[in-house]
Amino acid sequence: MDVVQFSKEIRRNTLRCLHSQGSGHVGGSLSIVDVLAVLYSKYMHVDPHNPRMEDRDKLVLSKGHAGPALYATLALKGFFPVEWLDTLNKLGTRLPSHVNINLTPGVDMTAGSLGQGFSCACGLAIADKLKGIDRFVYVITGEGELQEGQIWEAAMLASAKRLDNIIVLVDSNKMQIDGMTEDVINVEDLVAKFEAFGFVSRRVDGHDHNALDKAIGDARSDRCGKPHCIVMDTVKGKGVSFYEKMGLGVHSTTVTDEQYAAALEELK
Ligand SMILES: Cc1ncc(C[n+]2csc(CCOP(=O)(O)OP(=O)(O)O)c2C)c(N)n1
Repeated sequence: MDVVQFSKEIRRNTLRCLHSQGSGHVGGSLSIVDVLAVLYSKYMHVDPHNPRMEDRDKLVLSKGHAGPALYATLALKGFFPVEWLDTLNKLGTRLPSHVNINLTPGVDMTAGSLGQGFSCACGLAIADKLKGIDRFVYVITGEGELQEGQIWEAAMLASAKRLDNIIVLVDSNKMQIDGMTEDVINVEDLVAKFEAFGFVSRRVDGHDHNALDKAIGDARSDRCGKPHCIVMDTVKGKGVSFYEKMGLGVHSTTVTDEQYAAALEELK
């Protein structure tokens, strides 16, 4: 399956997962689909039949509320049956709305309390350096999440420890839970901020597979002793017209039978 088709399938299955609950974090799940598609079609060294493989690449979904997009990706890769997608947050489920390393094959870190995942990723990356394991730890954060002070402690640590095995991907969809990020606390200029914290940093269109592919490939091959940051310009609800146009309400919204059917029609 090529990456365009894969991203469509991830979107369809993300909505399948959210539809099983009737609502959830639609906007910020759909905005990270394209980077997940590129990572899992080309870069993640993982084995669905051995999710805890010792030298696998790791992904920390620091914006852990976007679990449904990761679950759709992992299900399509064969980590678990796609039928699990119909159990989001249900009693006894293996798929809680916020990611949990102990419940879901292929999930490498528990997250949901914003700001913490990036710190955990630093710990993983430091451990790899100490053990001599050569792999990458990818971190996906929201740009609203970057208002957490802990993020910048982690950023300092990553550059002080020369963690060139860590790649931070910022999902800059410009909205957070209760407003436009620039109105709540403006976080820009993110490229300059991460550079100032000792990262190699660049900005790309987070829905352009080629641009994402190049940025991730460049970051992987540049083992310069500095961590990497890729700020991705994205759109909340990307891929489904009525979710893209919904505004701030798309952060957490419904996926009714009608909305699900209309979305699948658009994602053919
Ligand atoms: C520490 C913490 N505070 C508050 C929340 C509630 N919360 C969940 S998502 C969210 C908005 C996050 O915005 P952003 O990082 O931009 O994510 P996105 O818009 O991409 O979903 C908030 C405040 C949380 N999960 N953790």
